[in-house]
Amino acid sequence: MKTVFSPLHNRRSAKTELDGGVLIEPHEKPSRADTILARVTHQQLGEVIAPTDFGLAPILRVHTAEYVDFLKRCWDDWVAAAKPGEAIPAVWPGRGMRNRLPKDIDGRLGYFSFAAETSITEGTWDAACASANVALTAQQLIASGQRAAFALCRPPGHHAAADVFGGYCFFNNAAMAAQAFLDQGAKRVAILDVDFHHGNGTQSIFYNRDDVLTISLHGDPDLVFPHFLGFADETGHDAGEGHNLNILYPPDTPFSTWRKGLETACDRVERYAPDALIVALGVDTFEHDPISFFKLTSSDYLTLGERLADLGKPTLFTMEGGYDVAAIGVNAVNVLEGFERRQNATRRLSPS
Ligand code: B3N
Ligand code: MG
Ligand code: ZN
Repeated sequence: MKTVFSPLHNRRSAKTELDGGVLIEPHEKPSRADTILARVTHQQLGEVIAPTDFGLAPILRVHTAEYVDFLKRCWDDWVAAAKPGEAIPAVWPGRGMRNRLPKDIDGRLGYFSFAAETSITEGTWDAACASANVALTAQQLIASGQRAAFALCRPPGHHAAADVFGGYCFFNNAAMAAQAFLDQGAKRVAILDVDFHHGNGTQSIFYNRDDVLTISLHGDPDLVFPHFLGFADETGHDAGEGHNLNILYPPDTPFSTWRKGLETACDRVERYAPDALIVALGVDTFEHDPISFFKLTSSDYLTLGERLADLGKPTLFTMEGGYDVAAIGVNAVNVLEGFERRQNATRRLSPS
């Protein structure tokens, strides 16, 4: 399996994350991607290639023009306003207020965000564009006949909605790749989000549509981020009714429980019969992840990869969360190795 990677992810190197009332070093940091890349190379997963630059057109298929323009200018506007720290939203259009776009950068930050942990910094735009290109290049590999590809995206994407950032995400890499498949002639695409957190951005982008099935397995939002979306009664709307599935789990969920939801998700994907499958691959389900509460072990990720391969679909993996940096390489690449192992075994069994 080929991996698409851009060193431009390093342009996003925030110094601050608002956590527990204090500014900490961000959990979402450059060493995450570098560690995964080192493991990809060490395990000889396959060729590592650089992304193609697709420009803004595929981004604008999913995100609004005013949001893209905001992200592009945000850091310069922040510096021009002589703010001393990194750009952190602190005011939102709450209930009873007007949902209009202000001129001032503090107002714009709140208008285009849903949470305050994610600071915008110099280089965030460059890294977010590079991450989008990584996903779109991996999508192209699959469109041109590869069975699977790994988009080593950083920053991640699944919390980003059409015009909202948050949860360390700016552009929704999986959603842009899904839209690219459709624009190139696919009839149906499934996005299966196995990250610990609900993929609220992905859900919201496709909520009214029947050409993308969105499924997320995640910690109960009553207890964890993103708190305000991701419940079981969210099944889609209008044409999208029946095309969104949320599977929630409580604290301390082990793989033996988690995999039952995975089976439900896989059944749904099979019934949908998509032309392509996108796996929003977060490994913050790991037992030692510092911000999550599931109990998956490193070997469980091999089993996950095998199960995904059994779906038999052209499969694009987009990297999402995972914050135990010491284990992130092994865990992410275990999914890909499990997938390859099963795929190769199936190939040997089937008549030539
Ligand atoms: O949820 C948190 C959070 C939870 C626990 C923490 N501990 C125990 C130190 C710290 C932080 N923060 C809110 C931002 C979470 C963003 C999640 C991004 C992600 O992985 N999405 O898939
Ligand atoms: Mg999820
Ligand atoms: Zn996550």
